This record gives sequence, structure tokens and C-alpha cells, in this order.
Amino acid sequence: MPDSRGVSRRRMLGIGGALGLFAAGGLSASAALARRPSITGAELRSAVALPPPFQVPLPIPAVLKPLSTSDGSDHYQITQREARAEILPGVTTPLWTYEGSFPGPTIESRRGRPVTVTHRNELPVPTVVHLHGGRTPAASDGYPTDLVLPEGWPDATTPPGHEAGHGSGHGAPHVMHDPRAVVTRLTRDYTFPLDQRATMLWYHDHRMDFTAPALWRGLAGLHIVRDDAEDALGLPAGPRELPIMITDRAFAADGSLAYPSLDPTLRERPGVHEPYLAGVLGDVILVNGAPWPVHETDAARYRLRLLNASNARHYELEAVTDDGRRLDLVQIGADQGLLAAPVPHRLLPLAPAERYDVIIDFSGVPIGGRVRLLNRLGEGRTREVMAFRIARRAGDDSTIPRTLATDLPAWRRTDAVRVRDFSFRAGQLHDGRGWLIGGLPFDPARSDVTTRLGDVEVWRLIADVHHPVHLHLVGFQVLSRSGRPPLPHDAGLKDTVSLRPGEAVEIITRFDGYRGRYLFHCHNAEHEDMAMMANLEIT
Ligand SMILES: [Cu+2]
Repeated sequence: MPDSRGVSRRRMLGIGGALGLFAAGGLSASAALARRPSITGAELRSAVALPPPFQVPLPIPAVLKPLSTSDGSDHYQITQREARAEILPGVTTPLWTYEGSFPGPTIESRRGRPVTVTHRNELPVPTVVHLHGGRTPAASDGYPTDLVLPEGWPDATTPPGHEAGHGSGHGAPHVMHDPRAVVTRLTRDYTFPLDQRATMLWYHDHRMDFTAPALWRGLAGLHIVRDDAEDALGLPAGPRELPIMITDRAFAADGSLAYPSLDPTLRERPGVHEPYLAGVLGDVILVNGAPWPVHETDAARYRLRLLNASNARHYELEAVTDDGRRLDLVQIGADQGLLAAPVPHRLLPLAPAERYDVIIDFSGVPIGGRVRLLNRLGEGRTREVMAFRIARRAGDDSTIPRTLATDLPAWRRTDAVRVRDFSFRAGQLHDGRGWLIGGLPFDPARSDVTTRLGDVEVWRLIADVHHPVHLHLVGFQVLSRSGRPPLPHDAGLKDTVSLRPGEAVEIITRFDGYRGRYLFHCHNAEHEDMAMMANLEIT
């Protein structure tokens, strides 16, 4: 159990204030806006010495080899197992992994070419795999109760008196009652048609009530979908295309990852200790699993495929040279693929689960110079993310075309057959405090949204504190923020939108692809585990 002294007094008050006030329900949106907590969550402090920044090389996750590529589809196998890694130099850290590494191996796919991944669960608890951003049939979408049980785990029967709910523990392993759950033992085949725009997806654990600690222990990996149209653009490629998965973690004295679970075995009782209800933040920034790494580059353009895979930490990234110059981060893609045209940013906000595809040009940086990627929302060590050391001159025939894509949907408000409102707020669960959508905690047995395949809808999402809201299956466009036009980084097709404190965000989408039971939820992983999810049924 972490030491609560690791939480600064200012942040403790911030969270207590947010939860207390909003749970009471008496605060207006404008009052919430005036408070504007800059951080939603509480930071754990590591109990081991932390390395200096920009010493460890940036790891690039290995690309997974398929078992077979016959019958027009690619078949992969991933074993989920415990492993140990040297994340901090000289410190051994036990992890939960896909294939023994954190991040897990990257899967590279072509648009429209189906992929089957056989996941084998050799971890001590049930797991669920969700391909975030995937246009996936419901049976393979990783609904949180579609568990893959490990060997020796009791059958998923519901003990008497154990109704749907959070935090109830009867000595038996925790299972939320869901008559529609499809539970398997040891293995499960997930099938992804990948009939969708080229983009960077990520796969991660989505187990009911225990997603946050499983992610924290290492269950996350990348899945990149490519297509011919994107290949033809002439964007930086090969070694000049870098996946950048950013996470924050904290380390206990024994080298393990610190996390404030109520039940550290993650078997029975979900949830975290009180100071961390708003989200768990770490004091070490990892990129592709390495602390504050450095990457040697050519003096040329690079394509950075950014993912914030942190549980609760937000970033506001800037790229700064040694002489204090800020380089443009030219955004070419969002969560769901290429933008219509590039959008330059000096500061790029990145909420949990969001992806940004950006080009950065190192050609004007002196050889031997450095460009640091910094987080304006961080303090002390968490202000630093990683660095690039410009090692050599080199030719560069890459381009950033003025037109990147012409296939973006053109949904208009008048296309919408209905408008729905959802509040994302702290509130009371039957056995404690948690996070609610529309005033209700998640219940797999309740239908929250039923819509017809092909319908266009506008959703208005209203927040108390920060909530990155994610819809499964579909991409959407941001229509407005608190009555104003979307922000520059809202461009393109997204699957996660960052609601800021007190904000009302309108999105528009078409429920397209497959019928079945899906989800929408907050992607602050602690909020998600504490009931901030809802059902989305497409009929
Ligand atoms: Cu949230």
C-alpha cells in the first residue's frame, strides 16, 4: 500500500474538493469552470532513486510475426504472462505483459485484411482484450465481462446475494453478474476485420472493475493499420516513423510498480484507496516503457505516432531546442486516421487514450543539438518526457502534402436523428463514491443507449473534472466546446474526446459497422473501474 504522504497537500485538496463538491451535486457548471482543477488525480511518489533524464535509449516495440498468413487473413498468438524487466537502470520490476514485454509487441496490419489474435491467459486473474479504436464485431470487442479465465479460476457463476454492483466482496473472486457474458477458459480468438481508416490503434486489458491496475502493470500494446493511400503520401517512414507510447508509473522500494489497489491480488475487491479516486498518477514518465529516454535522429523530418497510454495523466506537449526555440508539431492524423489537411501546433494536449500523428522537422537543429519533448502540465521531473539528439546530416525526400485525405465524413447537425445528453460526474455508488454517467453507475444488464445501425446522432457530454470520453466501434467529430468552435487539436475523426473541467462538448457520429452490444466510457482508467461506463446497443 502506498504512503499517502506521497500525495502533495495541494493535490489532495484538489481531489477531495472535486469529489466532495460534485458528489453533493450542488455545484453549477459555471462554478466548476471557475475552479478548473488543473489535474484530475493524485500522484504516487517512487521509493527508489530515479535516473537522470535522456540517458536510456528509446525502445521501439518489436513487430509481432504472424503464425500464418494463409486464407487472406493474418493469425497471431499472444501469451499474457508475468515477466520481469529492467525499466529503471539496476532495478528489476515484475510486470504483467503481452508476450513478455511492456509495451507488448506491435501488430502491423493492412486495411481490410482480417486479423485473428489468439490470446492465451497465463496471468493469475481473468483478462479481456479490447482493441482501442478498432471497428470490431461485438463478439471480439472485449466487453468487460467477456472474460478469459486463467487455469484454476472458479467458474463464473454468481454467488447468492451477489448482485451487479461495485466493490462487493464475499470471499469468492469478484465477478459482476452479466447473463450475456461470453466467458472462455485459458484462450480466446479475437477477430478484427480492420475494415477501417489507416491509423494507430492500441490493445489493452478491459476487465470489469480491474482495467486500471492491469494497464498499470503493463497490459498495453500498439496495432498499426496501414493502407495504400497513406503509403503514397510520401510521409517520413521506416526509421523516421516512431511510435511514442507515453505512460506514467511509480516504483515501490522493492522495484515493483506502486499502485494503491484495495486488493493488490486484483482478485476480489476492485478500486483504489481514497486519495486516488480521481485517478492514479506516477512520478516517472516512460516512453515505450523506458524512463525519460533519448533517441538519436537524423537532421530530417520524423513522424511521431503519439499515444497517451497513462491511466489518468494529461500532457500538453511542446518540442523545445537547447536554445529555447519551440518546434512545430504538425498534426497529420487523429485517433481515427489522417486529417483532411495538416494542422501545426506549438502545444499539443494529449488526454488518456488519445493518439496524435505529428511530423516534427529536425533539419534546422544544429548537429549534436537536442530537442526535448516537454509536458507543460507536469511539475519537476514530470515536466520532462523524452529527448531527441540530432546526430547527423542526412537527405530527406519526405513531404507533408497539403491534402492528406479526402474520405472524411461530412456529417451535419441536420443529419442527426436524435440528440442525447450525458453528464460525466462524481457521485455516490451504493457502497462508496465513484463516477457516474447520466447519474448512473455502470450496469451490464441495463441498456443506456439503443440506436439503429446507420443512424447519425449528436451527443452533448458535460463534465465536472477532466474526463476523456471514449466510444467503442465508431469514430466521431467534435462539433463544439461549451458553445464555441472546436479547438485546433479536435480536428479529424476521433474516438476519444477530452472533456475539461466544467466543459460541455458536442460530438457527432454515425453508428456504423456492426450490430451488437458496445460501450462508451471515461478513459481515465480509475474512473472507468469505478463505474464510469455505459452500454451502447446498436440494433
Ligand atoms: Cu472520467
